[in-house]
Amino acid sequence: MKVTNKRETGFTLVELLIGMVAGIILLGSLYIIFKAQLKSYNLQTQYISMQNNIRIAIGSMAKEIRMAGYNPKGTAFSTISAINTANEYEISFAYDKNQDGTIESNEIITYQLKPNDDLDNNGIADNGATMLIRKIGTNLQPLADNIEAIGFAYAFIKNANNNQLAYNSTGTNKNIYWAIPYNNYWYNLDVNDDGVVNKNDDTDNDNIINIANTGIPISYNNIRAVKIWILVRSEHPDNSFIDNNSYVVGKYIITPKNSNTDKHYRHWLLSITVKLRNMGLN
Ligand SMILES: [Ca+2]
Ligand SMILES: [Ca+2]
Ligand SMILES: [Ca+2]
Ligand SMILES: [Ca+2]
Repeated sequence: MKVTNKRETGFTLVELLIGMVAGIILLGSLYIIFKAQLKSYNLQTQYISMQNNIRIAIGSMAKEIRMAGYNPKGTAFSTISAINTANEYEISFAYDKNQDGTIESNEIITYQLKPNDDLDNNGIADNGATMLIRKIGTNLQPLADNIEAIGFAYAFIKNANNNQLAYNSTGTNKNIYWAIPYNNYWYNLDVNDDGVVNKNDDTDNDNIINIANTGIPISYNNIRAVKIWILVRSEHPDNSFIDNNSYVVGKYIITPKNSNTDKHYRHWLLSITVKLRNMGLN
């Protein structure tokens, strides 16, 4: 008698179900992996575009600020100052770009945030983020997008007879002053004199550094270096992400997680120091 076994020729319902479930789990895992990779790819793209965007802008800005006071003929600054504004949110300076011995109106340059988006002049975009601007007269040239904040600070010599940078003599290491102008004097940002401007210089934790009077009167002609902070954020928020970092931009400490509208953006802080080699040569 021949016995046939159905099990050898097909699947039972249970086997079929197990197979389907296994298939669904496999597809599900593949989808999760794919989704994670897509997300990380998108994040990388966001970071790269954010970084490229700002690197190019800050590079060209630094290059031009470095030219402040450039005076190849030795006559360009008889009636105008090389630096005419230098504060925590903008710098305005001149250089004889075309080397003709005079300063034309297009040789006076200002860097700041788009003025209409920083009406309180603190270098922090009033509504989230705005553009970094290169300004000539009333002409505003956008340099970079998605800028949340910009800050400037200055190193300087004490007076025209002394070409040494002014330093904070109360500390053991005597670090140079990084200061901003206030009430006719330079006010130091590195209050604890440890050589860095950071959260520790905000002694009362109100997110503003407690600037300290150096007692040195402001003279823009005595500026020899500029420190620039730029806080960039991603173009779009990511609701699955919260930025828990704090960023020191000049005298302000910005903590995105304290803002419901800003906490889901990714941020990138850039800081550079520009030596003004053309200042003090005349
Ligand atoms: Ca010129
Ligand atoms: Ca502002
Ligand atoms: Ca410090
Ligand atoms: Ca404070």
